[in-house]
Amino acid sequence: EQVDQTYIMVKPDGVQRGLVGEIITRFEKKGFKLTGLKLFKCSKDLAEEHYKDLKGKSFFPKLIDYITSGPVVCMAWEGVGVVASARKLIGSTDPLQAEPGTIRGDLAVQTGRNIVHGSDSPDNGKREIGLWFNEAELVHWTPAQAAWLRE
Ligand code: YYY
Ligand code: MG
Repeated sequence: EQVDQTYIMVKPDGVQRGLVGEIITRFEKKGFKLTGLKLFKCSKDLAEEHYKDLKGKSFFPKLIDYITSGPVVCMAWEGVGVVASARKLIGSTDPLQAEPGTIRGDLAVQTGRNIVHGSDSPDNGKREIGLWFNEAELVHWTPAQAAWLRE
């Protein structure tokens, strides 16, 4: 099967609210592989490039202010089906519509403060990881549990 990569980011509200560990734990427990991790304060340019598909939306300026308002935690995760699965673990964009059991469904209440980002396609996963990480910051390794996760 195809191994994909997704870019997951704890947004500034998730960091300020002390939810970094909780959010990482959800992906770790599921069985995906962490290949990149850093605390980072992003520039306006990077935020705009990351969300370039949303340029022109009424909420775009507020979104950029929010994402650049404090540190974020950048992560790269790898696995078969990781992009779609991470989106399910994260839940709907509007946390009030997100199912209980999902990150946004359990931990957030408003679209503009929905605490976490996840890539929406394998291509965007690659694009976003390339945007937020240097190649040297990504680690290729085999977790000890790998043999117990997949037959
Ligand atoms: O991928 P996801 O984060 O679930 O939603 P997107 O449609 O890609 O929008 C990105 C980001 O923009 C969303 O997480 C919050 C913000 N946003 C907003 O503030 N207001 C909207 N009506 C839609 C999105
Ligand atoms: Mg999106």
